[in-house]
Amino acid sequence: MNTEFLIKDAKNFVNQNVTVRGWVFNKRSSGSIIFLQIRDGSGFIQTTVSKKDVPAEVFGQAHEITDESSIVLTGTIKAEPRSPYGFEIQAKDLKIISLAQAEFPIAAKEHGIDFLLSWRHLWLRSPRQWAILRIRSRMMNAINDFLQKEGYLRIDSPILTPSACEGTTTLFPVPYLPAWPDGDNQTVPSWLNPDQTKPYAFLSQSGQLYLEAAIAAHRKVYDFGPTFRAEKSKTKRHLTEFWMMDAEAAFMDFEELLGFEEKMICHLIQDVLDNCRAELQVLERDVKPLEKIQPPFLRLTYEETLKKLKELGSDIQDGEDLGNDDETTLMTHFEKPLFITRFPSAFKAFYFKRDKEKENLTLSNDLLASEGYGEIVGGGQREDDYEILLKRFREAGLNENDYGWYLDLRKYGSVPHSGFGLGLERLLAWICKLEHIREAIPFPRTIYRFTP
Ligand code: AMO
Repeated sequence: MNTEFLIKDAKNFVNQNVTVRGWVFNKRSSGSIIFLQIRDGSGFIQTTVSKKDVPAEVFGQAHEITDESSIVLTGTIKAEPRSPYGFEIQAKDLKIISLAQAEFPIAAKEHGIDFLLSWRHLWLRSPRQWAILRIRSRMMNAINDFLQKEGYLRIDSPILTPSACEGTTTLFPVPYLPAWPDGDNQTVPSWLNPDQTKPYAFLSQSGQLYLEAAIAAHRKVYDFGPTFRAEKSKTKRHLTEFWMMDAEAAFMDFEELLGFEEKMICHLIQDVLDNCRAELQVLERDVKPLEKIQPPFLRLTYEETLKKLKELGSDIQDGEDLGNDDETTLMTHFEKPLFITRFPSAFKAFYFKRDKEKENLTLSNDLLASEGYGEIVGGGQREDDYEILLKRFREAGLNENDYGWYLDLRKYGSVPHSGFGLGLERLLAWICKLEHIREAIPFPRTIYRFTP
């Protein structure tokens, strides 16, 4: 009897008969032999269908097959050193489950990025996209595993929130539709113009404030989920919907926080090197720069960073925030990730604790990834004093009544605490060396695109 197997296990089935269910992604024919490239979700393999080895109708089916048809194929696994996969299947039987329409929209030729994004639902099938999303899945597990082993409890923060965590300019308002019509015709009622409706809530920009509530119950917590920013600019580093892991720990000071971020990033890079070699190979990712990601990371204060940037030819002015280009300049210069610390309060959120020595500086950090990739983590120590935090809200022009519950946390057993947020897609863009962050998420949403 044939054993049904997965392509990734081919090495365990050499000279055995197997049945594979999957899709044909390329076909070549040389007269009496047809070569079918097949994938089954677990991997890729080439099959040879020889006229002399199969019944005439099976050869006919192979001849008729179109790219992206789904099939059931039976054959013998052979070691094949000339194949990039190391193995091939010599077919004995073949059935077409569904014959794909001729002309799959995504051909082997070069397509523009807009075209590919419009066909994202089919583009996902390409080996490159397959590899990226497998690494994404691996990283999500690795992040969870790492934090759980470090004693962090997963707390799910809400997506619908009443106020801003990261500035009011990137908040997405959500209207409430109480009179949503019954029945099949579920369209927005014409009388309800979402623009004129007072928002019911806003989409979360970060779960951080909620994690700060949870540390008094669980000490060390994290969340991991979608977050939203109505980014106005179109850059290769910004999505409007992205996945963030926020972590928060009671009694953790700023120095400990930097050490913990460093430990986590090194762990994640090692995990990908240990477990995703095949995927990195599909992406033709040179792993040498990743192998250099070992502690300690470089650390520069904001002031030292400005000095360095000016040396490197940037025209950044004192007191200015770093732009994407500045981050690229720095990270093309340094081989290892870089912590930039102690940013001026002028461009950091209300919740950061200030530096004891210099009141206008915050105990904040951005962690920048190497090879020209910029910020992947933002974090810092939080202001834990009630009166000072109240003052910060007022200085930031935020209504303290919107944050009453958050201020309560400083009234009942406040402790020094710190935390950080890691952007999953930014991490992946770096690991996979992507040109643009939009390939790092299954269905990207940017300022100009939220389909398919
Ligand atoms: P911050 O705003 O720096 O910090 O965000 C944390 C991390 O999230 C990622 N990120 C993004 N990724 C894709 N598209 C975007 N538009 C986008 N914006 C941010 C980045 C960034 O480093 N609560 C704080 C962190 C803290 O202090 O705990 C926060 O949200 O990788």
